[in-house]
Amino acid sequence: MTDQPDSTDHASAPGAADFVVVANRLAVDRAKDPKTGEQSWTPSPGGLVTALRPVLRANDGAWIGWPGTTDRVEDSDMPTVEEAGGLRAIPVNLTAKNFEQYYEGFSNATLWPLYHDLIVPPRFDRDWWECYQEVNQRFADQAARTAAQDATVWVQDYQLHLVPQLLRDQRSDVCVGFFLHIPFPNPELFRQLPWRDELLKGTLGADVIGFHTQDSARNFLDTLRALGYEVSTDDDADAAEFFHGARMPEDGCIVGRVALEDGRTAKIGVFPISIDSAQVQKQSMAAETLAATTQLRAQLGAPKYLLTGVDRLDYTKGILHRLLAVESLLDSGRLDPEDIVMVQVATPSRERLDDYRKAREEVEKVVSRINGNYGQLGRPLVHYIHHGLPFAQIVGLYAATDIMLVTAIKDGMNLVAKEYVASHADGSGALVLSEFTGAATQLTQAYLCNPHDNQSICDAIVRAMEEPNETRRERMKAMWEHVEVNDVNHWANTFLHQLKEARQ
Ligand code: GDG
Repeated sequence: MTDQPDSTDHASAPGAADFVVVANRLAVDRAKDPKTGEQSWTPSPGGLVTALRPVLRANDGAWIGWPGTTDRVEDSDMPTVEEAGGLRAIPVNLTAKNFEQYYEGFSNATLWPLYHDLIVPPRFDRDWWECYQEVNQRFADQAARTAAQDATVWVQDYQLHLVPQLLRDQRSDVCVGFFLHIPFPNPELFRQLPWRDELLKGTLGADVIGFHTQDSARNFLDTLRALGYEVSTDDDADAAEFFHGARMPEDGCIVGRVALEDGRTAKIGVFPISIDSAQVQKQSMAAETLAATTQLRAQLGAPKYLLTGVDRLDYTKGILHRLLAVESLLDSGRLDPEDIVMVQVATPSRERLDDYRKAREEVEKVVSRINGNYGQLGRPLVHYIHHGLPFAQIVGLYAATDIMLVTAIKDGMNLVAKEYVASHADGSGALVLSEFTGAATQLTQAYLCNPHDNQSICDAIVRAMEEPNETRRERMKAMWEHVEVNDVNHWANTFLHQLKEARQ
């Protein structure tokens, strides 16, 4: 590990990229050959990269981000455009201390819990804030060096709130977008942040600021209004229409505008993110997936109902709550242990943070209690996986699942819900979905539940099992049609359309 960050000289001469994405993580993963020890890069498979790749290719695009290691990565270590799948990958190095203070600290132990409605208490630490500012400056400097004259720069997420204004300070010619992937809290909560004014000012450097839901956008506008900004709100009739299942308007949904001191107007919009629906559907119907699905159900003892959860192991995802609901159903006799098997994939996440360690301990305790009470020799009731699986296997699992459990306490969107729906083009399956996810504003035909209420989760599971097949199928079909047209390309295009309009 090294403690040598990138230089922080403030560059402002234009670079060569007409389209630049700035995100905490790079869109390439570094892999080590286990035999030779040789390092190589592979394009990262995420939906965001997939959606933006055509735009990046067509515009000599660049992706700026952290390479995922605190060992210093030189520009010369980076993959070629072809190796990176059609984009120029530009590293922003983080030292071990930056990682602790900017990423684990301010991003994930201050903003993450604050924005997820204080499921755990956020920590406010002045050193972390200093470091967050320093690292955001470094990302902005790199963007200023990379963007061509009049380029479009799209900044992603809560780790980089300050980048839009820090970039604009150096490069007034560029057009800047900002998208928040997690919820924005109500003004009363946001006011707790000692650096609320600085955070908003940084974000308002963007011309278009996007959220997943109307609630988040409204919270942002209300916060600005409360802090004295001049805010106007647009008629949100269009928003109401697409929240209830219709196709999102081609030009996205602008719900408000903020007049700024420098004469600019920032547009605030709702752009619910989605997945590469066609790809997930194709994968779910591939012959290998169908064979793997049959094999998996047999391996699990051919249960009447296979219930599944797939999440990062994060306290926001309600993994504990769904396990407790399943346990209650077993304890009360509403569910027969002979009838069900549950799979919970909980991929490791932010494991050095206390709240994540605690969440893991709580989940594992309940898994082991359920298995102790209801498992049989050679047949646990809950199959618990605490490591990542290849995406093809995740899709196979979706396809095999009768009832998908998405019970987040709070979630910006939740892509797992959409991936599950996309894996059931034939209308099979059922989705139990928390009201507190962005996905619930669109997948309204799911079996909705309030994850704070154990009985509400239990009832949603039982409804998913007992409703007539025909009704269940209609629900899945309606959601599938929604996800099919509102895919991640549509999401990216609508946001970029608004950015283009902002420039004009
Ligand atoms: C943030 C916001 C918002 C999970 N386990 C494995 C695996 N996954 C993949 C899923 C899905 C993704 O991870 C999780 O996406 P989510 O949307 O559920 O959650 P966050 O990571 O919290 O994402 C969220 C999102 O940003 C986008 O804006 O929806 O609200 O919190 O794609 O499939 N993938 C593989 N192996 C696993 O074991 N390969």
